[in-house]
Amino acid sequence: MDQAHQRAIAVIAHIDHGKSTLSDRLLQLTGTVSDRDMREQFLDRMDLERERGITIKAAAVRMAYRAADGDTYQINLIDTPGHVDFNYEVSRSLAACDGVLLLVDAAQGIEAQTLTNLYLALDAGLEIIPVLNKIDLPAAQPDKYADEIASLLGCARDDIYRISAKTGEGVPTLLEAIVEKIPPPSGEVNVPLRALVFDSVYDAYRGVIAYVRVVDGALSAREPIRFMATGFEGEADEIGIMAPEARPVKRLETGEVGYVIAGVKEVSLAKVGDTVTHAGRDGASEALHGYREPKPMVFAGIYPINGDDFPLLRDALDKLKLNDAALVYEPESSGALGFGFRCGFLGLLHMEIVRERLEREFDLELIATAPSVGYELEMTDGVKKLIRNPTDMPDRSMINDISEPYVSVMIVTPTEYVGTIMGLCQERRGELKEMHYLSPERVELRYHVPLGEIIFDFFDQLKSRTKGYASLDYEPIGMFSSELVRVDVLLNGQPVDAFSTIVHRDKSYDYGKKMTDRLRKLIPRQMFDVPIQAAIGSRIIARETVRAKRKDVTAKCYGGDITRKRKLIEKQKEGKKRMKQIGTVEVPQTAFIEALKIDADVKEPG
Ligand SMILES: Nc1nc2c(ncn2[C@@H]2O[C@H](COP(=O)(O)OP(=O)(O)OP(=O)(O)O)[C@@H](O)[C@H]2O)c(=O)[nH]1
Ligand SMILES: [Mg+2]
Repeated sequence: MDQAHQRAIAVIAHIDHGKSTLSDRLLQLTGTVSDRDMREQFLDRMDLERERGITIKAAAVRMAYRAADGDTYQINLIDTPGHVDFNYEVSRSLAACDGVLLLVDAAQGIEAQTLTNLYLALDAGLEIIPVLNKIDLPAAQPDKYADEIASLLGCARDDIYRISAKTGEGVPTLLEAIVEKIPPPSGEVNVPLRALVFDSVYDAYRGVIAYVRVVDGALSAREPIRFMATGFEGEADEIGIMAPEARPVKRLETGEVGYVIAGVKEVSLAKVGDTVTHAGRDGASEALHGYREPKPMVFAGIYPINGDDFPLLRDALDKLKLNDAALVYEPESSGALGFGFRCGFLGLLHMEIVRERLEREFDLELIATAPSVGYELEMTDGVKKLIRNPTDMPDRSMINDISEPYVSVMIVTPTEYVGTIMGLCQERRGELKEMHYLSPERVELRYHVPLGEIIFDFFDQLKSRTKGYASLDYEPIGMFSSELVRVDVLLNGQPVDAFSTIVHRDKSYDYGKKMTDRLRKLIPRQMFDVPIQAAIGSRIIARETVRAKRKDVTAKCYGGDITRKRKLIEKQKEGKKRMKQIGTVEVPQTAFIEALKIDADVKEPG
């Protein structure tokens, strides 16, 4: 279709402000999905997305819309996730658009991700259509929040659209506004092909499906193509559009959004951010600007509870990785947990989702160590080292300096909680950078905080101390030096690797006390006293003791029935298989699992 009749937009908002629901209404109004086939959050296709009611992956779809001027327009829409872990999905979606719908919940107003996403869109130079959603809610305060948005964007109160994505009220007007306000694509038609890969997905039958926006030139089916960054060459076996299911087309014109299947066997050969051009002399010489690749920020060891499942876990991770460029992993072993993998994630929700997918889609039972961040060490001999597992940290005497990742945290909160939040940030070694009133009742706070402090129940604390009213977003700003130490937990003098952690010196004592106390309650009594200690190097900072007790499971069988006795002994043997030997102490694996569960209660920021 000619460029003047094309529009490409993304829907961006804070988590749960209604992006996917608005996409539903647009799909229906344009007849892309019939009323009969419609289901809530149509574009959330993954089981996990549907169950949790959140979007994890951005989804693109093409619609045809007959506007008031009588012309038919092609609208390419991308529904994005709102959760902070998946922010990179938003940034890459924006690279495939000419404008955005910025959605704000009319009962909640501007939240942290509203601002983050707005700044991303402004940076990308996109046209922004501000929209207040959920005006049907009794608690909606559209006038109040319209003023907030207007002062933020520097527009008039009346420039803000008011809709209910649920009832559909105001959505037809908004659709008209998309055609009127969003500029058509501005690429050049008669130049070599340049298409930006904004998503790539592995399909077991078809290989890699690369989702592209044709920026310049055009692409026809069966043409030879080249991925400029990786140099991979192949034939465009199939090109097509999502409408909303995959539908092959003969040609993708300048400005259009669609997919390409070109016999690529690995996602790493058709990377997100790469440029597709024609192979050979017709190809473009300069690639498009890519964008930042997702970088894992949070690390944890993942182990199969049944040691025999290790090969299965490896296969499962290999398969997940095909579709999740952000996931990284390498094998590791632990005295307490056996063989497993150290995995890197975008954040806690990403970690939770990967784990859940592994357990569910691959039928594995898993245990994860407490999440930690990556550290950069400068050794006394000047060599730099990156570590992702606390047990890899060498003796402090060999280290000059330790750096940890810091993030710039944005918190949006009603003014009455500012004091509480400042207290929390201070406890977490935060440094106030900026404070900015969005309106008389709402403040935006900016802090620099170590990421290690954020992944440790910061979000839960923030929510509980502000009755759920504050919202949080953060982005990495680099590595900075800190007074960090490694705390080990010793059982009868032997370190248990799964519990080693790196913390700030001021917090080492608390961690030591907490872990020794927890383990004392979980470790069954042995034939002898078992000391549980926490130590920094050779210095003991906390100690508990599990008192000795003799345990004899056959004692209660009064000597009588021998078969019963034998059964019990067999049973005990069975249980022993699940025991881990730490020095001379036998610990049931369940004790480790319980002890590691402390921080398992991960909730989503939003
Ligand atoms: N009352 C009312 N509820 C709405 C409206 N729009 C969305 N909702 C509800 O708000 C919740 C979140 O909607 P979603 O469309 O999943 O929100 P989202 O922005 O896509 O969420 P993420 O993708 O997870 O960031 C759902 O329970 C919707 O039914 C609306 O206009 N009115
Ligand atoms: Mg959604």
